[in-house]
Amino acid sequence: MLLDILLINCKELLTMDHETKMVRGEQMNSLPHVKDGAIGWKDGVIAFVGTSTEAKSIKSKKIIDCNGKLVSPGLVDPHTHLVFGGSREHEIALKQQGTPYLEILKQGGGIHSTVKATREASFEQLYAKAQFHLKRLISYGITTIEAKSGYGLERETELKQLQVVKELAKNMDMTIASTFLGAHAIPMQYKENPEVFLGNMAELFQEIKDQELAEFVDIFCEEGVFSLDQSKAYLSLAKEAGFSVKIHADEIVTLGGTELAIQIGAASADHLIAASDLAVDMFGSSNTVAVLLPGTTFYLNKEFYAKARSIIDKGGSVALATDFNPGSSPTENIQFIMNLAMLKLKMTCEEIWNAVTINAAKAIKKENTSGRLKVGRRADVVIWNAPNYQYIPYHYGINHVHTVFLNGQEVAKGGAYIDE
Ligand code: IZC
Ligand code: ZN
Repeated sequence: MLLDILLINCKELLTMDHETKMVRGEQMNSLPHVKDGAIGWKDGVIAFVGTSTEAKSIKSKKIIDCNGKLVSPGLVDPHTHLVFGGSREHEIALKQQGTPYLEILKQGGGIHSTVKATREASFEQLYAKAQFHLKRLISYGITTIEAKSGYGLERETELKQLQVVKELAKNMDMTIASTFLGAHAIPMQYKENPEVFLGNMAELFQEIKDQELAEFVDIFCEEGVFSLDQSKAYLSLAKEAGFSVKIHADEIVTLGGTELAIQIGAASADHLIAASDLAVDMFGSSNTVAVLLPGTTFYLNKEFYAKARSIIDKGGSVALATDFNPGSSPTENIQFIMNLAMLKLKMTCEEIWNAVTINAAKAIKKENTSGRLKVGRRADVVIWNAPNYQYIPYHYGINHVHTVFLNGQEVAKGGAYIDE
């Protein structure tokens, strides 16, 4: 067979091809890889994975000599708020004065400010802006993402956001898990009756399902937003409607959203900075992935980070994400998140790589398409300007991408998306 592209002399080729669909506890320290590896594909499908010596007999239209570089699967970002209008730099002074995130929200800013801008934006404007950010996410080595709605808080705008995600996945030929986050904040006019608002959002489930606009339903379970009981009732309706579920859990105040996520078999529980010790223990015997977002802790200037070490040491499964959003984590740089995971979460480099590939894919139920390099899989591959895998969490703040291949096509080079 004549391949389209063959990469040779990859000093470390991280295949991440574990025997299991995700890794937990001690297993998070193992890193399936090939030394002096080679990988090739045809029509966007991986056709060869082996050593450079074995690759000598393989024929390919194009051979790229990686010259001792690191090569990995495209990274998976399992938590983003990709589609939104406007931005929130006007809140910098408030933030610097120490006004807490939830206080800004209470005063009608924060998420409400983005909701206003998102409602005012046309489909085309939202699409162009989301595509701009998506290209930047790709330029950092990400080839699969999860994207949430949640800046409409009414039917028309929520559906508009989900339609943008659907169009982007199709036009960009990218694996995107779509999440309906209508339960992201309580609109001011529903302050006194959040249950009525949640009922309105739940009424959209069927339509979203019928139009295949989302696979997941998520809720912001937080003090001053949605309570534990409200979250439980809402997500149980979501499950009845056939959705998988996720929770923004214990981000700021310990409410027990993490325990709830595990009890109801959520695909992931996200944030967990304020998760209880009991919740941390529960991950050890649960398939719910702990999605940690250290960029948010950093950007909210918090002292304490999520207890990644305890979750892993208790046998849990951890993934990492950017939480790209205009308020608490305005960055597309997942490599910086990997650095924070090393410095602040005290994760090992092996744990970090598992957390941005196979565990991240499991958190968004894309484990059969994303997060590992294997014959028969999509060729979502990254060549890094790095001699080894430890180098990415180590050398911080810059973009190490040499080349990103999305479905076999070269889409980013030297840390920049290649625009037609
Ligand atoms: O826009 O502030 N935490 N939702 C919950 C967010 C952060 C996004 C935002
Ligand atoms: Zn979020």
